[in-house]
Amino acid sequence: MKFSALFLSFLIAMPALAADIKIENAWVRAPAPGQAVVGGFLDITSRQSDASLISASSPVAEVTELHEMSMKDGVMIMRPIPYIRLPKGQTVKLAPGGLHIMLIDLKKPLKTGDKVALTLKILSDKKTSLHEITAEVRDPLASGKR
Ligand SMILES: [Cu+2]
Repeated sequence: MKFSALFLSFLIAMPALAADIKIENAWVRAPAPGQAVVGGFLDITSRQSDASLISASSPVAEVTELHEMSMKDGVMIMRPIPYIRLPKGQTVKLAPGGLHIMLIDLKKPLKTGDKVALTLKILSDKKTSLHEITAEVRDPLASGKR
């Protein structure tokens, strides 16, 4: 009896461990006047298992996509990607010039210091989980950081 109760609690604890995701340093680039598309950046670590970031959403944007930037024929190009792999224990950096979250058709102007809610959907062990975070609007040129 005691044993089966322990076993059950172990089973219930598994999905929580599998979805152990750490998200740090989330920020959104301050848009230039009239700009309706901005990039979102963060560091994300799946601590207990391989996982994938499969989508993101935000109340400030009509559409939110996962994007990748790469060089093609000497030109930086950006394209939507279906997911971002999160290998177990590795911190994946979404940063300018690389992987990022694209906030498209902003519903209101964003300015430096604003807080933007982001919801990340993560797939791990065939289960999806939602992670609510807050990203700060920053102007990397103003702070001297590109
Ligand atoms: Cu993009």
